[in-house]
Amino acid sequence: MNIIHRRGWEIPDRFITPEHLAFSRRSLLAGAASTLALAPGAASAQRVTDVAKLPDPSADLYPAKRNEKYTLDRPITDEKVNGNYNNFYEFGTAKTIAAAAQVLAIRPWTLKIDGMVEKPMEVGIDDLIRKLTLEERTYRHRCVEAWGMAIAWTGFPFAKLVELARPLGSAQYVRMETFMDPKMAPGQRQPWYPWPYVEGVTMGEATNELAFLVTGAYGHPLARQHGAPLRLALPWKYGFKSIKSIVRFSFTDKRPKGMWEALQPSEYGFWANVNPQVPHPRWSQASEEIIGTGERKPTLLFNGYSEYVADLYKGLDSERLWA
Ligand SMILES: Nc1nc2c(c(=O)[nH]1)N[C@H]1C(S)=C(S)[C@@H](COP(=O)(O)O)O[C@H]1N2
Ligand SMILES: [Mo]
Repeated sequence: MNIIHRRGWEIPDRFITPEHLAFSRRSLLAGAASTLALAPGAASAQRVTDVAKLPDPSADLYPAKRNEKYTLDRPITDEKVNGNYNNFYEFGTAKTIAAAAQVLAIRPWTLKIDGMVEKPMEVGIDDLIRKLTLEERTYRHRCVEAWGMAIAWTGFPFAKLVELARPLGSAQYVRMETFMDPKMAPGQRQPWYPWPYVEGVTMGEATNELAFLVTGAYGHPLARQHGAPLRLALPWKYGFKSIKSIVRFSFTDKRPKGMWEALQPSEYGFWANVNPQVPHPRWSQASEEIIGTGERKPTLLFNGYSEYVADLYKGLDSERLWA
């Protein structure tokens, strides 16, 4: 079984890594191989030094100009704190995966854009980044596990990628996929997760001005543990929607099923909008722990972004919008 790290706040110990614990039974059935698979060996340590010392070819684009429109009601989380408290199951189920994630090979990195588009294409991450103008935005981030942070992301609007992709009128959703490389990512050797990590949004959500494709944070290229070289930030939704290390965008008329939804649909759904009044089946969402300060703050509807996104959900009352 995986080790549960104690956190000093009010969620009982047994709920500390709830996204994981939803499947503890499955993991138990699969046996003790899980812990062994995650132990870093000498070979992987060698790869860490090889991969992590390569210069980032996009480094000259940072820091990007801050877009002052998106303001925060709290200080930006310290970079060291943020960079050492991550959720990236490809590299382990604990929050301390930063060291393990340094084996992630972020170049070359090719994005596939396919499905209901005028012409499917493949584009290298550096070609893409240099076609667009990067900007910095400060956003709140709220995990479904009832904790929050604030981050200075660098990236570009998702709408710009949609424009480039030229979707057909029939496209209703964008399905996104994370890399698949079990040799590199020990978590992907745990067969009870339906890898690769998948997430999806509606076209309306993808083109909402808040939907942000992230290439950097804290004024430099994105650290591997945050999902380099390209991840999503959807600040009004629970964090599991913000898929990391994306390799594929597929335009489709079928609602995509995310990895968490595939595993536990009663707890993790398609919409996953933040709402203090709708508890997770196993804990309250009324307040959140601010990572780094230990403070507790009341959860905000849509994580405080109602003015930007509430209209997206008008007339969808029959949908399970909040989980
Ligand atoms: N590919 C992938 N993307 C992912 C995850 C993951 O395990 N794998 N975890 C999600 C969850 S639950 C959260 S809270 C955020 C965490 O992002 P951070 O570590 O940069 O704070 O990433 C999301 N994206
Ligand atoms: Mo999360």
